[in-house]
Amino acid sequence: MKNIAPADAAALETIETREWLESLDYVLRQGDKGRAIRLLEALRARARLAGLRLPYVATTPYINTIAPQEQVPYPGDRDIERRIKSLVRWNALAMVVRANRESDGIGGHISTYASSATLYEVAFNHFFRGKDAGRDADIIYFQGHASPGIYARGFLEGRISEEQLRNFRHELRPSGGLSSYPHPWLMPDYWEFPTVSMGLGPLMAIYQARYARYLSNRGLIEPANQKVWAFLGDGETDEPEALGSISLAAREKLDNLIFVINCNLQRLDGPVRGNGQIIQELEANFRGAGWNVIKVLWGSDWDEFLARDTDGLLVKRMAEVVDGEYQRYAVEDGAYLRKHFWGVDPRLLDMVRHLSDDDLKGLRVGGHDPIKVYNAYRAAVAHTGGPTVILARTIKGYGLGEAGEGKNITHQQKKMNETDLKTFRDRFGVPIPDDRIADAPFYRPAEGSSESQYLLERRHALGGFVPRRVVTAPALKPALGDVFDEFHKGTENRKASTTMVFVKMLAKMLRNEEIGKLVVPIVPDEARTFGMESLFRAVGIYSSIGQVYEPVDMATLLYYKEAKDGQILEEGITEAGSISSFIAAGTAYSTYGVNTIPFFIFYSMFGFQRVGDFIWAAADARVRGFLLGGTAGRTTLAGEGLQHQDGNSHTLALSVPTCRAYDPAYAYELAVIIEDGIRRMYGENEQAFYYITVMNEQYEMPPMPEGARDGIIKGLYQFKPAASKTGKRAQLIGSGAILNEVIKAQTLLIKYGVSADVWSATSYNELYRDAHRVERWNLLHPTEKPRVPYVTESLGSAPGVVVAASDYLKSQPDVLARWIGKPMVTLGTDGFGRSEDRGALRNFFEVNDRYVAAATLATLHREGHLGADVVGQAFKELEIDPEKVNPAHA
Ligand SMILES: Cc1ncc(C[n+]2csc(CCOP(=O)(O)OP(=O)(O)O)c2C)c(N)n1
Ligand SMILES: [Mg+2]
Repeated sequence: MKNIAPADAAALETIETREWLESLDYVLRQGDKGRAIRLLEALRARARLAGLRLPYVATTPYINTIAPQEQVPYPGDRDIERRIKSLVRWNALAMVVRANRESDGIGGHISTYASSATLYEVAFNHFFRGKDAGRDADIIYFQGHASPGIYARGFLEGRISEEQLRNFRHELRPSGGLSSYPHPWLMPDYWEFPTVSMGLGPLMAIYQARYARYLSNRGLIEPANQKVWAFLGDGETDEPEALGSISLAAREKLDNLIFVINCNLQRLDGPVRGNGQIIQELEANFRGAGWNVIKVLWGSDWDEFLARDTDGLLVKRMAEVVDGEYQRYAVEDGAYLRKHFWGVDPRLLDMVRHLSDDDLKGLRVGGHDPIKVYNAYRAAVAHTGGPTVILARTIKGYGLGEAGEGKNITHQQKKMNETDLKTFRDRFGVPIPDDRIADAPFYRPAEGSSESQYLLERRHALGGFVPRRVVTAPALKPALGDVFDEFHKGTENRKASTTMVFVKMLAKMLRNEEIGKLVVPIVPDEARTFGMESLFRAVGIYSSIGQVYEPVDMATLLYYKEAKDGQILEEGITEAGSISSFIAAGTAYSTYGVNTIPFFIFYSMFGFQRVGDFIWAAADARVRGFLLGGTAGRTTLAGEGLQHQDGNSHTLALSVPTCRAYDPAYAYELAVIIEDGIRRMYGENEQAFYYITVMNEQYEMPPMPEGARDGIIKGLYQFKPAASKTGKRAQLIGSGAILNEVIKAQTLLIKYGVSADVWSATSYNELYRDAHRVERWNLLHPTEKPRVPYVTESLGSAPGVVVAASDYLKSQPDVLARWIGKPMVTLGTDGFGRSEDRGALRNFFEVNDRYVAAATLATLHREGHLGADVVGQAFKELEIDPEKVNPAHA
């Protein structure tokens, strides 16, 4: 083409392009898609051989994945469904508008559901299966900000009352209200999965889909056609958690998983990718990860243009417009579209010459077209071999018109005036008369009306209402004595760590007839760290395809055994993924009706600190199970240093209302706590989960003192009373590995004439909660005999000063000071950790036996029980440097 003038070259290229496309069309008309694919592959190979470097494309053209000729007709009554959808739209909008009129600033979201109404309604009418479908019942993660629409549908279905709608975001009203977002904690018969901390929903959904496979591969549930649906926002995909594990879903071939991403191209402040295309970016990510990607970009109105687009001009135009511009099209009128979208090429303009500006404005995008959405869902549900993501293009605030359709302020729109309401009503044909519109009244079609009958019939056919949370798992009545009894005896001269003890308990639980199968050990690539490798062989590591290789350590006793019915969830290095498995396992009693008992063991610093928001969501989801913070304690974990040494997690755990946190020192304490936990959570249906720190420091485990059980659970018991009750008196409290330092201090103090009792504090958090519970009762019942907190009952009348030491923040024991009623000093590990050995660390953080003794003597002196000379002498002997650097700030 070298000698051809540029204009001719362009013309020739056009002809050539057309010829090639016609050839392809010809092959396609023969109806053989395989042939077309082979042809294109052959072309690509030839081009590659000729040295052509085709640019890498992870994306497909900016058009619908499902071609019109592949579609099936809509199975429902479009007319009735549109009317129903309009009413849902209206009520969703009205509940937010009214809530904000009543209480300015109460919030709520109109525009998210406005954009996703079709995505939900098609699913409600044709796909979502309810609990009556048994094992086929779907698991649905609703986009949190769309909840007004979900409630509004519940209202039409008759399962949510008008009063409840009025009480949206007023949960504390006497007649009860509706929570802002999906919170199973607040609406336990309705919501199943919390989603509104963005990014957590998609990750939890992936692990949920994987957990369903795990349960069925292990024979705990029947295989089924159940799907896990996760609805999320396009802006939400910027959260690392949202896309962080998509490759796992493909690797595990989770064809029971469907993501629906509502691509309204906007987030809260503005466009998600104003200068790019979020849909193409997501397509590349998901395709690259191995997902089946279905793009739903254009409504049916566009089919005819694409059919006439023989030169590929329209497809090219669609692909070059950036999201910021597409957003603009949603706001501007038809003339603007004609000029700016179609007007770039006369041939494009020609295509729409017969249409008015209003017609142009009326061309819908794919996510608002039920037929496109239906066909996408249908394909997703039928897809096998991997997960599917539907990228549905929608318009944020669809139908709000001037009040905020497609505008940057749309997300914040919560109020509408009479004119706005009228416009919305007219657009969707909602039967509310002019004289009532200003009040934004709710509207429910009469019982027996065609709309009401239709939607009830559809839900009936699909297994009942969704969402609905039910608990079908029967309470366990485990008799676990034989599992735990041996740990009450102590180790008799043998040293062990609480981590080793835990692993031994876990192994015994796994062998237990009643609960063995239900135990789910979860590790994020730390099994060897915690000495759990013996379990690999014993119960196997779960792998959906078994083990297709011979492991390198096959010849050894503890080889790395992967199996299809393996019990351990070895998650690899992902605490976020592991906690998602924990949540799936810990809520299986409601999701699947199976009481699985998860034990998720992790490096304690990478628990609450790293995935704290997931733990919060776990509590909201009413999770049960055990979190084990392994190799915990700022000074007990030697060597690892600043990032690993945890002195924080118990304080963080205190903030989670249903989390019971324990810092046990001895085997019997651990045994009592776990046995009691299983009984309470699974036998008595208490809504709680446990966080237990375990250590790797080895020492002899003593036998359980008589009568200690109750105190272990409540958080405090006397472990070792002073040998003599004479002389100066003190109460020393220790917990976790630091208890041993405290016991040594008890001996050190004898020399200075101090008789100290030693207490083990297994849970400062539980003591704190008990004290506040009692204090509150006293406050509310001023004329009745005051009750006494457990900690006061235990220590209030014990003689002498109190010194409490733990491997965690000083704030742990500090919070109890005012209930103890006597001078108290606390020692703890505030500050950054160091790479060192235990001895040096405990000296640095001032939590060893010498500091416990020094703190006791100093307090006795301040209280006037001990002379300055004795303290001075003791400080010398104990080698206490008063000018030592403060570890809290060093
Ligand atoms: C972790 C987290 N960060 C921030 C927010 C606040 N927030 C709520 S909605 C929203 C924008 C959502 O945009 P998108 O995901 O695109 O959803 P859309 O409403 O557009 O469907 C933000 C930032 C949140 N809920 N969670
Ligand atoms: Mg968005």
